[in-house]
Amino acid sequence: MAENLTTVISSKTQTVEINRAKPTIIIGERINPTGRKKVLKALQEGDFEMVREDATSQVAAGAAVLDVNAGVPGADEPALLQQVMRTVLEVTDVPLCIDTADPEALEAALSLYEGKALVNSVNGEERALGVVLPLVQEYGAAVIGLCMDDDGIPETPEQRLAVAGMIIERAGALGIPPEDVVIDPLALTMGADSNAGRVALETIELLVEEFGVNITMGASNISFGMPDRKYINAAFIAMAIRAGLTCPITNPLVTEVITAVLAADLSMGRDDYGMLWIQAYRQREKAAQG
Ligand code: THG
Repeated sequence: MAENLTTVISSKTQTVEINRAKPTIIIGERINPTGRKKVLKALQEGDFEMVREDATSQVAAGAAVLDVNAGVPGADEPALLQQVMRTVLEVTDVPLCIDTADPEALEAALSLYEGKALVNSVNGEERALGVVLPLVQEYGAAVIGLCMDDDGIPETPEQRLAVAGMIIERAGALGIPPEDVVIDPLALTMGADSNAGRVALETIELLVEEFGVNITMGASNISFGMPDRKYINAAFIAMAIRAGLTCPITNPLVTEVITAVLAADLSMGRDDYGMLWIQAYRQREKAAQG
């Protein structure tokens, strides 16, 4: 059994420690025009109010980190991503998870960012490794490694583990330590493949056993196309936390999901005296009373 590693990320004023013995770190998913049509429309219209609101509300609901994505088709992504980041920084100073597939946008974002960012993401493709890892090293960031490579997304947990191992090794060769590599086992859609959940959960277990690395996941992906997604997401995220997930990318505004995360942490002995659970309960009560 590998030792549980600690990933530290930071903003100008805040530090977040990700470790399996500590409460789950929620990375807020909502600032993402690729995953949310409303955000796409707002950004296309040059309206940043929604970004501001999504930043504020997600942090209030328990996000310790915010994912920022500016993938708008046809847009100047380096400039737009910087503008989205500046907007977020107007209202909150939690560390950011920089979500882009465009190396120029990544470099623009890293050069603007003050602190240690989480780069989302690199995968095992030779081209991605060659471009993204040197930037991660240069800017002293941490990075999410996706369990896929030039052959696509492996079907079995063992194959995904092997891709993760390769990414960790390639990062290490550049001086990026394993604690700065957060692995994403890949949550695919259960509606398209009913084994998607099981494969993700088993991959997490292998990653914990073999490497002790921190683990993220686009946890809401799992329920795409299904009705009543929130119940699936809540059950799945609790199971994934038991398996070893430490920093899910998800929507903390969904009560079923945030309560499942808090209940999972409480059940795992990561919430001393249930203080986090009670605090969240009081906050919901207060909000309900208006
Ligand atoms: N791994 C990593 N990063 C990721 C993902 C991943 N980043 C993007 C994505 N996947 C995670 N983010 C989201 C964002 C939104 C939704 C799901 C995953 C989502 N969106 C709408 C909703 O809230 O119902 C869909 C409809 C809409 O508003 O247009 O579910 O896997 N490393």
